[in-house]
Amino acid sequence: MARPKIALIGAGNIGGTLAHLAAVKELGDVILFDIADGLPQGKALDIAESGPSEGFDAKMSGTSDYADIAGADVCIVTAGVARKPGMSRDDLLGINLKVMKSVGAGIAEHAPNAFVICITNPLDAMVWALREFSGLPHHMVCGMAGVLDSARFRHFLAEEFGVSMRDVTAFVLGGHGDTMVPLARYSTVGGIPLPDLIDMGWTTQDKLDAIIQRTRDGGAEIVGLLKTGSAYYAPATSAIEMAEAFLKDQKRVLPCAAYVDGALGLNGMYVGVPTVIGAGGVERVIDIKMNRDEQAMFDSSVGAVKGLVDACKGIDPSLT
Ligand code: A3D
Repeated sequence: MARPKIALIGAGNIGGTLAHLAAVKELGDVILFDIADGLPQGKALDIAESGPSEGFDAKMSGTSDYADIAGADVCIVTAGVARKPGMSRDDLLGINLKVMKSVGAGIAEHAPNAFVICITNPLDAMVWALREFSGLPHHMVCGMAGVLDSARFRHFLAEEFGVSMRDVTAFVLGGHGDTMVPLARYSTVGGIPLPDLIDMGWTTQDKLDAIIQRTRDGGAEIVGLLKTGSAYYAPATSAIEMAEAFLKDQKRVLPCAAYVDGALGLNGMYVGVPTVIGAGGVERVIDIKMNRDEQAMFDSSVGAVKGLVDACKGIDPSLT
């Protein structure tokens, strides 16, 4: 059986890390695509030359021609611009919308059967636009944000409790921005929900509130430290987790920016929700029940995403 083909659209910081991870995990052959002359070819060759030491069998190549992504099983999109200190994700909207238009056309023409994972920011609006431009089925196009935001939350919680992060589960829902919704009630340590851990004296509400805020600011914290760009190791790892769930039909329960039509009171929009990812793409959106406070936070996040989608429609009249 031929190896799966993984196309990485954008060969910058996240794209290169994705390629390295996909190779080391032997998920399939990798094609890196970028408009920057030599960048995808250079990174592909560099990673291929790590193969003999690491011991992976995967073909690595780079290109600036969409024809080379033909037949890709998975496309992970990071093409565009990342933020610098002082910028919000929303500041990237105009420029990255144009990028989504060309990427959407390239995928539609050459890899229409792929499972597409968008990472480009502002995430929820860009995944919506990419789906519109590509015309692929909604369940085959999704965005990576919830896995990363939840991983950040899990990391901070594991540090706070002094336990393995493997035993910490967490859900962060809503749009990938300042309004994201870390759900304490659905986050657990060894199955014990966070509110119970407060009652048990493991932590305090104040400390938990501070961790939730740090999770919301997680991307900005790294932008502030790096100064030249945004996070890329954890974002790439998160998207690889989603790609692996699809390629190996793992039926993983992962939060991602999925098309929601009917669940959670939403009608036809992309936003961060719990999903099941398997060989069918986003196979299910999990219709969780929220309490009044959680619903209010989620509604405000949904409102922020709708505002960005409207802004896209204002910029590009073909998006109606
Ligand atoms: P960066 O290292 O700048 O890489 C972006 C690459 O895209 C560059 O190599 C560009 O040459 C390339 N590019 C630009 N325009 C095109 C085009 N039209 N076609 C193909 N390639 C193009 O950025 P990065 O890898 O650090 O980040 C990529 C994106 O991910 C940015 O928009 C970030 O804001 C976003 N991001 C999202 C998250 C989420 O959790 C959703 C996290 C971190 C970064």
